[in-house]
Amino acid sequence: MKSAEPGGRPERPTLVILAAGRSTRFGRAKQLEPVGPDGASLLEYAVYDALRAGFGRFVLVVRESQRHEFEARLGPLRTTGVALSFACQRLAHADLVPLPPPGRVRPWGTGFAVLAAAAALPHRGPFAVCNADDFYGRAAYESLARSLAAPPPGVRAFTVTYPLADTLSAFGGVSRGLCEATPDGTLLRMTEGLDLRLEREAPRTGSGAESAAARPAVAGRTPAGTPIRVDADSQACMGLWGFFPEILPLLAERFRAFLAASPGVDDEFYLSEVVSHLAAAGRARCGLLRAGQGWMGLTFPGDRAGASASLRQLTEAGAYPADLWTPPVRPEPARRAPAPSVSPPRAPPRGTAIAPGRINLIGEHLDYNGLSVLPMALDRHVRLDFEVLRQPTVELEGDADHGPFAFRLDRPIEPAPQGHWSNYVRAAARGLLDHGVELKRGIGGKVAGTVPVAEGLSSSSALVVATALALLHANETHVEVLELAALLARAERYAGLQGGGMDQAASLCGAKGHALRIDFRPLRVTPVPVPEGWRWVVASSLARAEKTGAAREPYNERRAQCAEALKRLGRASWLEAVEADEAEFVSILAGARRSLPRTLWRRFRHVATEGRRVIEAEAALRREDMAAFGRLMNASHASLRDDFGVSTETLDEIVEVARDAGAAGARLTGAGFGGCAIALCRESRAKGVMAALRERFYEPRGGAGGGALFVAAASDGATVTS
Ligand code: NG1
Repeated sequence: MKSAEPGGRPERPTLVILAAGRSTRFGRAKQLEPVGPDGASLLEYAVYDALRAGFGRFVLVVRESQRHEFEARLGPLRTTGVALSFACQRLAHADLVPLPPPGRVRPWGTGFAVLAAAAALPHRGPFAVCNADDFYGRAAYESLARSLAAPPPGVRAFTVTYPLADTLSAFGGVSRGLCEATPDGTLLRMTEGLDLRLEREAPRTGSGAESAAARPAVAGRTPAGTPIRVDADSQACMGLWGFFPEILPLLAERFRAFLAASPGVDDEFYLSEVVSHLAAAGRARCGLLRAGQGWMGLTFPGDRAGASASLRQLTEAGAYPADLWTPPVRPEPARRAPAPSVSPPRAPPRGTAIAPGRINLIGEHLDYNGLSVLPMALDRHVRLDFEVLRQPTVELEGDADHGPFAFRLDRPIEPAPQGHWSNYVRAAARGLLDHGVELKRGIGGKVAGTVPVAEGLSSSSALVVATALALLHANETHVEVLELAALLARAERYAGLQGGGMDQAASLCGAKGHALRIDFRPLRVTPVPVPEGWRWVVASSLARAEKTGAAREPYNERRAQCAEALKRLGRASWLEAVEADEAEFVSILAGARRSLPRTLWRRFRHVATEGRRVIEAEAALRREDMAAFGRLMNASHASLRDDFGVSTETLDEIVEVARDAGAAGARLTGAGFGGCAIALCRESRAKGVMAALRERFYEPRGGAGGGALFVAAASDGATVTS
């Protein structure tokens, strides 16, 4: 049974947006929370994306008391051509609940909310249901629209799923519908998981032996309170559904059965339970549509900053206009599946991509070991002024030391000789192409910048990031920010260093006034506020640490040694050591010391202790205990010098001078082998520390010169503008 408009045109689906929830954990009405760069709420992004994916109408389910506020905020969308109507979710319902039971205040749940929207739905034609406080990404709506236009035989419902790990919150446990699939990709069963968190963040329950998996598992409990532990890659249903109208009588039937069972005043009638039940009873098969990545939500107030940063990145990468509704967005014409991709408007002819370098506050040589790090993006940038070329070529020039080069995007991209700066540009292009991004247009322009080169401040990753943003912008396409960070980390290895991914993520996700805790496997960025009144002084050792030159071999060697140490100890990940309690950690270290040869033992001790220092340092930062943070920096430097063997005499000297002059802590930053050190100082001490460095370190060496000594400010991440 295909739905069709007169004349055989496929019916455009309707999107039902559930906005009647009570935001208990968020603390305020989150459905209208401004999250986008121009203050748009996530539900406006849902409307925007769904319109572009071919949806034709929108029904917003709200509580009676919110109706006025929603009308005032969203009613104006109608003037831009959006067919929007409201449905009120009440506790009573003419056919189903003549009188709400005494004591009931909680809404009846998502299944009932859809029934409340039924009267506003067109009689024919498919519809989708989403939550107002979730961002699902345009691809999810496109996939749903395509599937609703051409459902496989017998499939009468769909839900879009996301890898569980990508849907967790750094701010607390969340509830998710965990989907298991039949071999043909339809829903076998859905289990409700409560209080789900990445296991490393959850309270420890056993010896930790099980946390040895490379990707941490997710722990939580069932509604009955039984602890559960599931794979981080499990598919989670996030409340984005597709249906045909015949679901409505089935829903009503199930709701009557729910009422007949005398539910408690807090029991809810969940859409997910109905679909699971119908699937299990063989009454409606539900197709699982894997969305890959891109979900964001607002469960806790702390989730907002991350969602905002991602939307800003998406906007800057051209996925959304800065002001969502100007000019008006018209619905895409209804199309038959498979939907052709949205034809891009004319490319803007010029643009500027700006990507910051970074300092790493603590957590060195951890990223490639899968452990968290704590860098911050700098107020020093690589800047790429480009013009969009019609032909697929990249033609760039830099300063006197960085001469012009060109290469084609429609031929295999060959590396330039080792150490040539174009390799970072080539790496970015190759990374995007390998990821399946179509680059039909090229860029021509000039690269300049204020990030000192080969100083351990990530000028290379800043160039990779700026290039990628420019190419995406030129081709009017985008890649979700963490996906982009991950693909660029892989791509940069093409230039020679087997790096870990900290730098690209820091450059893309920087947040003014914040350090960034970056977790890997899966990649996540959590901004951590930097307290007022403290400064990070950056001091160059005046020795370049060329990552495509002398530093390359020793860096890659250390990476290999870390892997070897872990392997010889029969461990699959570092987490067990990093998260062990003190007594357990002592015994892990003793075991490693006994069984590893001297060099590997030292590498092991650095990584394991540095991993623990990052956890302590983040906690110190959050409680504004900068004296403790400084001590951890000092310990980090000693470990990098003595155990990891990546410091130099000049770096050690800077660190000593800075501490003598009153810094709370100092350490080398980045890979080492030269490059820079950083010193943490009270604002009032920063001048004194810099003066001491000038006098005791730089003057005997002929002076600091431009850019060798400066105070770093935590800055926003990379941008691209027309
Ligand atoms: P720098 O110092 O910017 O080259 C390198 C790696 C990081 C990380 C650090 C050490 C790249 C691009 N950068 O940074 O991933 O491993 O060393 O913590 O590979």
